[in-house]
Amino acid sequence: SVQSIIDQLHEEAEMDRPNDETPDVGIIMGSDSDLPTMAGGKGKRPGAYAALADELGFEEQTDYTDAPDSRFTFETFVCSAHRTPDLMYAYAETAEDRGLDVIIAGAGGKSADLPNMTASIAYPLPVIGVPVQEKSVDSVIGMPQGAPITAVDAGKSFNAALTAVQILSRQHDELRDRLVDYHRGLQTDVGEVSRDLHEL
Ligand code: RP5
Repeated sequence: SVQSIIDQLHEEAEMDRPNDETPDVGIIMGSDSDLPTMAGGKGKRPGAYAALADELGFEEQTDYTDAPDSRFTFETFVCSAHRTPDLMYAYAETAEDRGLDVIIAGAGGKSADLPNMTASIAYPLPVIGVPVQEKSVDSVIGMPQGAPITAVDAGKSFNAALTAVQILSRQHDELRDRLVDYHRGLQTDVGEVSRDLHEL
């Protein structure tokens, strides 16, 4: 039930686990219909999962009883600002104490409140908002002065994940190196396309 998840979040916040055992990036979204955009797959462009798991060596953490194999991890929750406001509040309120360093929050529709509310409640933890659809862009970026959110364009959860790792990389040289390698790979890919076009 929603209440048991809320209770577990509060329990984890009390645990004081070492930083290398807690999730680093939290991915939340308003509905499971947002999953193809947030995770990618099923005919969609690669999303935040692909950036974290495939490109940057993060592991998805689903079980908090054991220490994860990978040093860098992310977790995923569906929690709606409108259908489960208590869960949204609990997630954002406990995020820092649960060891998260950055949250990626996606929502769609014209009332994409989840990213904004999460940013306010989890402050000063950075929140990167992903408008799931074009019509949610204004809703996500339109935060009042003093209540910041970082936002990407509609559907760009892949870039949201890169931004999250850029934030983490300020504390972890290993992540900085992985980001640099990833970017070098892009340059190689583009270079090869041009070479092929000109048959060089
Ligand atoms: C938003 O409404 C969700 O984030 C989703 O993008 C949209 C539609 O949700 P469903 O009706 O498909 O669950 O809150």
